[in-house]
Amino acid sequence: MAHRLLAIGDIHGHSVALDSLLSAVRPDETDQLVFLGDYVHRGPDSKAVIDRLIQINSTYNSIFLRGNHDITLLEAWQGKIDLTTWEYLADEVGLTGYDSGEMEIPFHAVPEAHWHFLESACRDYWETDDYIFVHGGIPASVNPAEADPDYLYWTKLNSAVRPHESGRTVICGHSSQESGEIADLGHTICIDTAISKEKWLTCLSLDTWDYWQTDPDGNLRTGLLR
Ligand SMILES: [Mn+2]
Repeated sequence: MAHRLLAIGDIHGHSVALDSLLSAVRPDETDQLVFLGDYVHRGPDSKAVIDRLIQINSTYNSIFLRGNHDITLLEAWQGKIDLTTWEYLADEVGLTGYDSGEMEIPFHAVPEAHWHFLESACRDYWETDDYIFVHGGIPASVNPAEADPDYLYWTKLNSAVRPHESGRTVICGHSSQESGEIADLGHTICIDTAISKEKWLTCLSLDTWDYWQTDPDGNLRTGLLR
């Protein structure tokens, strides 16, 4: 199988969907996987998702971005932000999988290896000659290395977003597409297809434009974006 560049959108604790997606995509050692962040929170088992990603990191060529939920959890643990519950995100769900899912963030229940993964294995962005990968968004005139990390994590996709001045295509998550469909603006492609709202988890091949989607129960559908 030829080398594939595979981007995976927001997972949000949906470990069944993640396992089903990987079974369908069947990555091998020649593929490059790029996970766009938001591994934790909202879905049923954030702990199982991080366990799986740590395993993937040791098996495949993998890049992991942090999402806004991931950086929030990490910075709360680091004491960089004063936060003990998820209420600031206006969410009414806790961190299921690490404990019973109360609104209090269960720092004590998160294994050291998971903190290490979020802190050291994950990054703010990734770029290639053709693509810029971010969780949220990037200003059209700013190089990723000079961008405000908060902008990269938190900016929502909207119709006013302009092509990046580098000419590269931006691949992002974060802005959940409640239709369950990938948002393809040509210069920007958002693959958060709203698994956090019981829709789909997406993997998109940037070589063939094949995509795979799984739902919270692990059901699969496939298509061709372009
Ligand atoms: Mn998200």
